[in-house]
Amino acid sequence: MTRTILLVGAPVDSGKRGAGCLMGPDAYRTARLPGALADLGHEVIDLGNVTPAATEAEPDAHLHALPETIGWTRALSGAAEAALARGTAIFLGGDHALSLGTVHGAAAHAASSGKPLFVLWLDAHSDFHTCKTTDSGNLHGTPLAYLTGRKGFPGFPSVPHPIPEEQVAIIGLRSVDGPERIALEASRIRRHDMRYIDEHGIAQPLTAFLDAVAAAGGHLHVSLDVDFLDPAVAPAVGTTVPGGATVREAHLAMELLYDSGLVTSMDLVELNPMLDERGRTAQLMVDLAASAFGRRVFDRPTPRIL
Ligand code: NNH
Ligand code: MN
Ligand code: MN
Ligand code: MN
Repeated sequence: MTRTILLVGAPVDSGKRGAGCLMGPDAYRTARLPGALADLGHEVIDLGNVTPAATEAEPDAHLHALPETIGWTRALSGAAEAALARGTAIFLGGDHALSLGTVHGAAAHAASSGKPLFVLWLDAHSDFHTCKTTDSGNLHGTPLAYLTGRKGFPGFPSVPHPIPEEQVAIIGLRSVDGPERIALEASRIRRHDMRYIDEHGIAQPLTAFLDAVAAAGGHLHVSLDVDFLDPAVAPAVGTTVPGGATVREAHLAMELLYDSGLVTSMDLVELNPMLDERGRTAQLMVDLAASAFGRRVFDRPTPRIL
């Protein structure tokens, strides 16, 4: 299935302290993401980079770069909604704070299409803090709480289309803070830590989630955090946590996503080219995105493993 794919650069670097993610969009372009997708037969349109909206929000002593992140949220929500009206959108990050905006916009697009939006979060972290519970004050640790409509985001755009918790799955978890754990356990969010992947493989929880998306006729947004991957294969990220997904687990996830035909938008987040080794992390992320949009060795119907 060939598609029109819109590439949207989101050089967000305000979601945490260590700088460098602003170079991510250009690293993906340099590693030939547009060409890799075009080689698969897709029409690829690079919309260039978004810039943050102006905001009157006041800085907050506890929250790092709050006004800037609010400005990005507003701008990226609009950019995402506009891109999704034209086709499939891939957001080139930028740190994970960009998902505050991209998923906000994807939710608006899904609502106007009369479809439920499902969100797959591939991450070592749950990113389920509110502005009140975050210890670090780093807003890249908050998008899933915001997008599911939790309270505690003063100054941010309102969330008219909160994602129902049962429409969210997190896979890859191995670093969850205390307040996040309590809130997650009280929620209906599907959550799979790395032990679960060790015991069951990655196909089982992912296929179960994809079956739910298909049964509901939903749109699917995938948010791929570099730290979902093991730092031995993906070193270019500020928040490495050992014990992450292997290259093959990640590719299988992408291949199953392609086979499902359900992905309508995707974030590539947290790549920090300052920390990379000869571009290998950027290249791996490009290869994973290519797998998610149809790169394969042989054509075959993939058996469903449940
Ligand atoms: N939970 C931590 C915090 O809120 C780390 C979040 N860092 C991430 N998330 N990289 O994906 O600061
Ligand atoms: Mn659509
Ligand atoms: Mn994250
Ligand atoms: Mn993470």
